[in-house]
Amino acid sequence: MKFGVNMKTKLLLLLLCSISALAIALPRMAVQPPKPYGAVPAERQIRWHELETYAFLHFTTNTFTDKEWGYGDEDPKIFNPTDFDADQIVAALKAGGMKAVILTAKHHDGFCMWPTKTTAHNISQSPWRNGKGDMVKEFADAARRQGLKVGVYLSPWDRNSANYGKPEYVAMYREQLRELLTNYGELFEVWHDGANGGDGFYGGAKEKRKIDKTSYYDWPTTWAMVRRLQPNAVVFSDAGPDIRWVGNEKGIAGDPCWTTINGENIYPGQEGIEKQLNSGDRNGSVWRPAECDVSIRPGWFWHEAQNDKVKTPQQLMDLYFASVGRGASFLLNVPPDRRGRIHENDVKALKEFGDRFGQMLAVNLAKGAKAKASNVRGNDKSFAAANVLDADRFSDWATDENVTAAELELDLSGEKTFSVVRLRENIKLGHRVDEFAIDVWKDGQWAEFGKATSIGAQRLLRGQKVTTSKVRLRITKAAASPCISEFSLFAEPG
Ligand code: FUL
Repeated sequence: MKFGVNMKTKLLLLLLCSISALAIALPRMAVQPPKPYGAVPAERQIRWHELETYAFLHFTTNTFTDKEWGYGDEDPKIFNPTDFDADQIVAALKAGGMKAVILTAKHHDGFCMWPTKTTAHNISQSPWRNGKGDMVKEFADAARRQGLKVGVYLSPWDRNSANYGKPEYVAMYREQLRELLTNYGELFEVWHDGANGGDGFYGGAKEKRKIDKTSYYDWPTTWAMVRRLQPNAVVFSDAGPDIRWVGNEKGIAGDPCWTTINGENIYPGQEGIEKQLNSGDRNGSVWRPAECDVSIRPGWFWHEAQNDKVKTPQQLMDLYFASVGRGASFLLNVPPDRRGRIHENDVKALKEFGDRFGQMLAVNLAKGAKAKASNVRGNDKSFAAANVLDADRFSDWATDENVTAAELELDLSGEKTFSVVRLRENIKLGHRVDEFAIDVWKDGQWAEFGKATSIGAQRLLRGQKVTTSKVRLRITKAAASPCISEFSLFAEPG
């Protein structure tokens, strides 16, 4: 075959292009990206980490009986909210900065808030909407209308069911879950409570029934069903498998609260593991973030006598720092009242809290800063210090393989006043940093602003307001070369 002049030129050009492409690619190829360290999150957990604040709605016959745990013999006729408004409820949560909502579709008393086919003990027996109502649907629709994700709580302990304790009940529980997972759109979280107080109505038996928590529910089979029907949903129980309980109902994560935990031998409802759940295990075998559930009131359900015991916006801020600030999530319970609305006092506290942390996060004072680091992996700009300033949680400043102590300095181009530092690791690469400190430039030298153990998905360091032109992150100990994706500065209002 003969090539014309044109063809020769084209071939030459192609060769030149390939050589220059190779030349550009070569130095990059030499810099290996960091390998993940230890356990890393699944995609559904990564998405969950971005929610941070979401709400719980405890609502059932207890709201009308003034109880926290219904016995299971409650007459469905008592469930009759007089002025139900799912949009009012969701709007109050949204004003509080909540990005999702989890409804108690069935609490321990066994009353189902949707017209289930599995038991007559459900909302269709109540006078609400003349027995034609579906609470789960109304909440799910209202949440989605206002841009909130939806989750369900389905209590494994059922004090109404005559079959509780027998295999038939587990089959019913799964069927209830199947209804919830198939009829209400995409769910972000499925919540399995570990509580079992023993006694109950149980179809009239009125006795104590304890089950073997290690085997009765056969959780792996149930969770496989959740995966099949809602592959994007995270599954919560005391012990995971996706999200773990934080070990208390006060909304406070351990400091540190490692996302990783040795998860093989723990099970839902297990007693005596609260401390381990609270702090996690450094180098634990699985990625299983903690969720901090806490009520805005003393009880989980609405009680008239607690209308003046609603947590203040300041208390809620403290809980935000003690949960989200330690890489866990903040699951704030706000119980609807007998009208089927969020009480005015809770609405007010939620709004002020939402405004406060919203205002705080709205202005990142590190924006526009110049970043430089003591070490950059292979001096490659894909691992540059400046990556901590973009909004991408997975672009990071990384150091050379064996550099586990390093510094990153932000020049703020003038004086800035802040009181909160937010750091994130690129969690796709695991929990790498053990210890770090933040310094501020003060009177010609560095002064420590604060220090902590563990970063993970999020670490907030809260301190006194400080005005400075330079801030420094000093990583003092890490199990693998640090991969920091965010270094932000905020000022807490007030
Ligand atoms: C506990 C339950 O016993 C409480 O009633 C509430 O639902 C709380 C969130 O979980 O285990």
